Amino acid sequence: MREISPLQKERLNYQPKLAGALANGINSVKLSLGEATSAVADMEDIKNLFPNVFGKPIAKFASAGADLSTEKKNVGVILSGGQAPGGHNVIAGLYDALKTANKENKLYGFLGGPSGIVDGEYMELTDEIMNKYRNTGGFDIIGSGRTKLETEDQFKKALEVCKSLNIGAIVIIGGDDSNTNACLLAEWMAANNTGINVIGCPKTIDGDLKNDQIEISFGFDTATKTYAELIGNIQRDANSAKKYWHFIKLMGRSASHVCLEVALQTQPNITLIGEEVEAKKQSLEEIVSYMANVIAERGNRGKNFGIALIPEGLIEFIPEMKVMIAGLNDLMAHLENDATYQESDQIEKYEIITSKLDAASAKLFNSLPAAIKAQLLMDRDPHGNVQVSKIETEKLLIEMIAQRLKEMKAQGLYNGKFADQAHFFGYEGRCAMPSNFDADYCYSLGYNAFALIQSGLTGYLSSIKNTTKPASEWVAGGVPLTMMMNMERRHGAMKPVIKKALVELDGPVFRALETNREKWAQNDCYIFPGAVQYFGPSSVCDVTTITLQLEQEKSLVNV
Ligand code: FBP
Repeated sequence: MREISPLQKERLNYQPKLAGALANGINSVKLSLGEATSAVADMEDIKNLFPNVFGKPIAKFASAGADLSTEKKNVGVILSGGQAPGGHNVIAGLYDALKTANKENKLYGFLGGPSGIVDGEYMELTDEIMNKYRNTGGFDIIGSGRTKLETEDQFKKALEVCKSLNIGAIVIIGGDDSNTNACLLAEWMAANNTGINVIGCPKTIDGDLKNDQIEISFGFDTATKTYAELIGNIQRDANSAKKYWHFIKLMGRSASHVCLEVALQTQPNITLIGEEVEAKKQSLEEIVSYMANVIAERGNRGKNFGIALIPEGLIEFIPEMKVMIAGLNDLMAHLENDATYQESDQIEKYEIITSKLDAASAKLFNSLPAAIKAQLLMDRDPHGNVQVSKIETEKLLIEMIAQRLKEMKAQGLYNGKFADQAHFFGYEGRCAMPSNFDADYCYSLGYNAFALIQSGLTGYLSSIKNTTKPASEWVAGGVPLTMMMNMERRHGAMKPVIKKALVELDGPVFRALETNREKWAQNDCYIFPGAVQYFGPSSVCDVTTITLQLEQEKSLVNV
């Protein structure tokens, strides 16, 4: 039996491209600092909470000098939150930069996510280990986790572990919540004069950790291409058999970027966008009507098949659901330690919940199918969020649409047949082998993180810009984490958090969907993107997402 696939073998030898300023190596990098920065909102609160790391300038690197410290430095790295393609390459970039700077430097990987640094679970990364993971998907080199780092006790334990390994800097690879943790840790380390710097790297397939300084979070490129391949295949199946409506829920806990990007890549009949639902204040009933009407119109023309894309976070954007879920989140935070609630059976739990919710939310909660009620009451994630990946919105919609179509049939408005298939795509894409874009981008992010460390910076997010251009033109630098922060309600209290980027309804990406939506609903304009390609023409292998191209180039490419 072979140990690895032929493609994996070839990919291990792929040399990722570095951003222009870093391409001559870590020892020929020059730092420049811009103006002082602020926060996206709630500036005074953020400044008070982060007095030591707030307001730092934006950092930018050029390849013209030997500006960085060459002092020996051990670094600890943490993978945090959900997997995203390219995580191993961030670590590879960090490792290569650190070893190029000084062979004596050591890179320690904390195991199982942020809990590794608190519990002292770690491994030293070596050439032998690193070389097995270059350009591979997954986070299995050191594992990941969702432990929230926020207490004094955790920080003290982390400091002890770092001291014992002579670690001078920590790199946290994570999404908005994990980088909020990175900022809390950076502040504590600075406030206590520990000399330990903390740098973040922007990860999440959801694509919602982006702003003027961070063009894209890594993993979004590969994950959306993987889902687009699967959806293209399903579209071809639907178009061949002509007998099923496929309802496909796509990951993206809050924002609908994944759904929108995949829609632009595949051109399905129906695409729901959570942010639009919220802006138009659409109720669940209205969403069901819209979908049932598209299905009925097609069915009346003999087209009893189609594809509907549903963003995972939809449920939290429906105004009445949003109010109910916010109420549930607060209640769950309080009921976590309530013995009566914890010892109650499911029916009693529903009674306790509905007695404490406001009347409208209680009525809505009671109207939902039992499975959805139970899913809504599942444990929150460590950041207090409802776990939307566990809520079967696609099945809820199918049930309600089937009922609506029955009524329409009785009224003589529909004469087709409705047979459904439900899918949920999320885990299928999170550990895919990184595309060339993610392989290069991640390697640069990790390499750049070490340049930030050697510049003596802390509380920064590694940033690589100009990413729609060839890697030689990419711009490397760093953004203060506090610059992206505001105050939001979490676990029943106001907390500093990195602001999530939602789909902009007046932006070019959403407009590309909006202008095509009616045409795609009734005609079959399906695109079949095929699998991610790693070797071959650059126009096939290196091209990034439509979202990034539309946002950066501001032109309607490919659509
Ligand atoms: P991150 O924000 O940590 O990158 O995770 C995103 C995500 O993949 C969401 O799309 C999804 O809702 C969630 O993780 C699922 O979490 P889990 O892996 O804990 O099931």
